[in-house]
Amino acid sequence: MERTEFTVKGMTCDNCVQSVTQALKDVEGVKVAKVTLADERAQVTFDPSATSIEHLKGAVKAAGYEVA
Ligand SMILES: [Cu+2]
Repeated sequence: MERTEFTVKGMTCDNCVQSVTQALKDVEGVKVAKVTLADERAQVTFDPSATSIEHLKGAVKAAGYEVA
């Protein structure tokens, strides 16, 4: 397992947090996704043989949010 953390921009409420969390959890290989609104962070634990950081960020973008 690998753990990564990145910034998610554009979240304004708990529904946004849920959307981003779900988008990450829907990625195959993701074990844990924790998203916090206050510090605009996503913490993800994933199987690096099943997905990649680029793929995780892509899923967040596809859900309508910016990543940094
Ligand atoms: Cu929202």
